[in-house]
Amino acid sequence: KTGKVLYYNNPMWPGEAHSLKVEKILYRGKSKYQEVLVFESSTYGKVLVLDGIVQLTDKDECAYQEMIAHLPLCSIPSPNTVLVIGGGDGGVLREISRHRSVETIHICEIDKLVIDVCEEYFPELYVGFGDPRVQLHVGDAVEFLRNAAEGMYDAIIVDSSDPIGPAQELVEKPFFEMIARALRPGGVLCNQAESLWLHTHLIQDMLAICRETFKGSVHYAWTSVPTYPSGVIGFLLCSKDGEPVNFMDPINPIEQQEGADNAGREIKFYNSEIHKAAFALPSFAKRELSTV
Ligand code: AAT
Repeated sequence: KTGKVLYYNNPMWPGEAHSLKVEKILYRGKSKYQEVLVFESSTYGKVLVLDGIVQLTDKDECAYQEMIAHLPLCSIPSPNTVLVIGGGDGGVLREISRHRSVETIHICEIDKLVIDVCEEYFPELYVGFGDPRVQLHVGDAVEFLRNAAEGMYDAIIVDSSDPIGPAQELVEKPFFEMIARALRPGGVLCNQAESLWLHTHLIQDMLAICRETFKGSVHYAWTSVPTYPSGVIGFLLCSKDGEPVNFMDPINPIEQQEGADNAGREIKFYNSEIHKAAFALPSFAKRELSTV
């Protein structure tokens, strides 16, 4: 209710609740896949919540969307064909639009309601869909990848929700095998990979699957997103056998791109220093992830 604090409890972070004060509920609905809620918060602007989990807020979406897009795209020379899984808000598309070398952007989002709601309430993210290079496919990512041509993509960005609900299959081995098949040799994957503080086992499982599946390099990077559980979120970066990729070194630096996205917005969070720093892990995490 307006004026109340919204608490998010979830089995992904048992015993913890995160809260934001609600100024106004703007939208509440239900699709075939999930509950969709948009509200105006008192401190983070508008907030998109799916099945009770914060997906983005106006204030800190930049950290997540810029990192998940530019970590992979700045790690390879001249990315041309890119696939986004999830990302129905358009924010990742908006970030990809900064890259002049990109000619084709496919996006596969399962839930049309997310797209429609973001068109109405998050114009600064939805603007990503306005890029003429974007081709939208509404459907399940597993089905989409099954039909994707082999070796088609230079980069695949998996901007998917937590693995409860429609994104369940997106952390399992067959999914990663389909991703690897759809990437060209030396192509790269950047996958939303949860929190170092909360999801050690999930990260270890994903890392183990990716090390088996991607014969190039596999690394974990992370960043700060205050409204995500524990305030951080990670990314798994993987490259397929072929031209070697050194993720730690952004050889296609963002500083050499045009400087604005397709809405004319300057980059807010990401830069080449943050890119390099994102791979530095706390000692406990180094130990936990080295046992995989
Ligand atoms: N950029 C916003 C951040 C997100 S949104 C995740 C999107 O993935 C949602 O729009 C959801 O509908 C979509 N999605 C979920 N499952 C599938 C699927 N099987 N195929 C295609 N799209 C899917 C992620 C925030 C992460 C939050 C971490 N706690």
